[in-house]
Amino acid sequence: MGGASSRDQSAEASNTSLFSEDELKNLKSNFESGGVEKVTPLIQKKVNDLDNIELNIAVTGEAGTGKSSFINAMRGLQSEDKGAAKVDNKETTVEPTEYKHPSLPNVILWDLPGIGTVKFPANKYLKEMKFKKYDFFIIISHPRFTENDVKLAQEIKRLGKKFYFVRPKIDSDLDAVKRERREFKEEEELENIRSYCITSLQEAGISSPQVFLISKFDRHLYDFDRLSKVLEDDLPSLKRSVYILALPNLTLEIVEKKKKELKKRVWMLASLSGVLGAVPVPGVSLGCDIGILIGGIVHFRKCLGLDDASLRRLAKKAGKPVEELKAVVKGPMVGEITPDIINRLAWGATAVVVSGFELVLDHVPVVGSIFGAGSSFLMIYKLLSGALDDLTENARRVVKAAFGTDENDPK
Ligand SMILES: Nc1nc2c(ncn2[C@@H]2O[C@H](COP(=O)(O)OP(=O)(O)OP(=O)(O)O)[C@@H](O)[C@H]2O)c(=O)[nH]1
Ligand SMILES: [Mg+2]
Repeated sequence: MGGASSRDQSAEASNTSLFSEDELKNLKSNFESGGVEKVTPLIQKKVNDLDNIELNIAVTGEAGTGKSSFINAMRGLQSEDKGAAKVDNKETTVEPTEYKHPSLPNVILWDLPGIGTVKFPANKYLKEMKFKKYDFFIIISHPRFTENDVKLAQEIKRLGKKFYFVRPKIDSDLDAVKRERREFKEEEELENIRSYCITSLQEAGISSPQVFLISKFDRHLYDFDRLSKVLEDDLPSLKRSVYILALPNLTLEIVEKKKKELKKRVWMLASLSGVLGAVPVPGVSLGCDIGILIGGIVHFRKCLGLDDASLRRLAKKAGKPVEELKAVVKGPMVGEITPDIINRLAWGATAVVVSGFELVLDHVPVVGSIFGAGSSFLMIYKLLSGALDDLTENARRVVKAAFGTDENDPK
């Protein structure tokens, strides 16, 4: 594996977060002692593990600040949608409630009750909410920074965990100022609110607080996108992958990120097919490969928000009929995915021949030398890469049709 370290520095180095150097060594020695049979379950387990890593995000803050609304917005839902967190003008959330992302169950947003109510005075709250079990926190605060906000921030800091400070309801705050003052400059107003939050947190002993201004009604405005980016940057790599795939497709940039994450899975699924493909039973290999191919495409389609349920949710969010979004979804991967998919994929026939070179550059030396993976690996890699390109194009068209804008195009 002498070439492995130089490959690690390539643009595809992130693959090493799927199989570590040690894991590859382990796979190799298992293969040498027990052949394909011994190694297959190890790879399958790894693929399953990818989809089982949980990410627990606690949303906390005083009562009525907009915690449940924030969770709904993160999930691309409005308060009256099925499965949305309950939102009201009275004390609403009375126990920690978990909300799974609609298409990926690994990202769990915990809607906590408000701190500092009669039911939950601060000390009782901090004891009962079991902060240790969460990966990170979002403190929602509105309109003033309070003693309870300080207590939350300090407790999270004490546990050595991170939090982000979110100030919601920016829409109504700006509206009120507009009505009150003859002169109104939105940027100045936003800056005032932001620096008020930062100064308050600094006074509470938080050295470099991260503050985000948002409105649940205008997800594309203010700091909502920046918050998503910062969250994903701060997560360890595997958790980050889960988080990215769970975001609703609100901008073209999100679609691009998802594609990058899914590309790693193409490689992983192809390497799995290489192993299964080496099983010396006629007919078995093809069956396995089609299973991997179909499983991969269905998974990608869901992650990219192109399944029926995701399209319906996005249409509602954009205030457009779902047919308008469905009309821009084209190509062989619409509708039910069956074994016939190989025939429907126009690029299927040339797949095996073309791509030896590009593969050799990043992945094949490792996988190839271990398993002697041949045409099956190449075929699945090429077919899934093509499917991913095609699905990403569709997802981009859907975002454009939903929000009718190119302004978020990362180019
Ligand atoms: N204008 C505006 N109103 C918001 C926003 N976020 C929340 N609200 C309103 O604030 C009120 C309280 O929202 P919730 O999401 O129920 O707040 P909560 O923090 O979950 O409340 P509890 O569960 O009782 O602690 C509701 O009337 C929401 O519609 C926002 O971004 N803009
Ligand atoms: Mg609530």
